[in-house]
Amino acid sequence: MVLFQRYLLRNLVLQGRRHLGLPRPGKESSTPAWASDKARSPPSRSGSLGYSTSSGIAGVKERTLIAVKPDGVQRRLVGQIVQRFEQRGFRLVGLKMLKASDDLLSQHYHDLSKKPFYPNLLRYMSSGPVVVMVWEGHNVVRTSRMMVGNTNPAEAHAGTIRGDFSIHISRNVVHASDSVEGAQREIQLWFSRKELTDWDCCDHSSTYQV
Ligand code: IDP
Ligand code: MG
Repeated sequence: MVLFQRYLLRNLVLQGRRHLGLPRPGKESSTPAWASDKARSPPSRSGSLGYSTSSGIAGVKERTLIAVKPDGVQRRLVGQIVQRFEQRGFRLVGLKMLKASDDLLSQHYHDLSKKPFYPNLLRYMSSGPVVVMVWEGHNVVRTSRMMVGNTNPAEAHAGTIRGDFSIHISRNVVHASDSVEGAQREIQLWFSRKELTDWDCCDHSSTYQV
């Protein structure tokens, strides 16, 4: 009888542990469940940047590089620019402030090196700190280009970042990658893999039909 009671009690305890997601006694791992990537993320295929590209919705894991240029930082526009991407529903996965080296900037703007404004562009971009970010979400490259607006602020619509905050092409406040391939190249240029953080957005199911 006593043995049977012990048996019942042990089963009850095991069921309780299973219900709470705890491992069987003697099988504890050194990583707590809440800190384990496996517990938090679905199984994924890794792309060239090491992030998941598998998803029910095409492009949800698309990423882009956005940078607040030195004039935007000097004018204390960083918060307002970050807010626009947050309120749109994109997910911030990387952010840092730095003074970009000439080497980094020449790689970033390599396709413009023959343009007459190139020397001034590099001088402007290295004149002070920039705030670079990686944003992720459905169609983020195309949508963020629309949010940023025309390269020439005189042509940029009101409501876009450049249309609201700038007046001249030489000081247009913000950078946004112009293609998915360009974004991948720029993200790898500005960020190391460990500087990007994958995390679960609590409102994911309110942003996407999953
Ligand atoms: P984008 O930033 O809209 O992608 P790009 O043609 O890639 O535009 O040019 C990169 C940056 O070079 C612009 O954001 C702007 O800062 C600068 N730029 C482009 N065209 C001119 C120009 O005609 N005069 C001065 N600066 C320019
Ligand atoms: Mg460009």
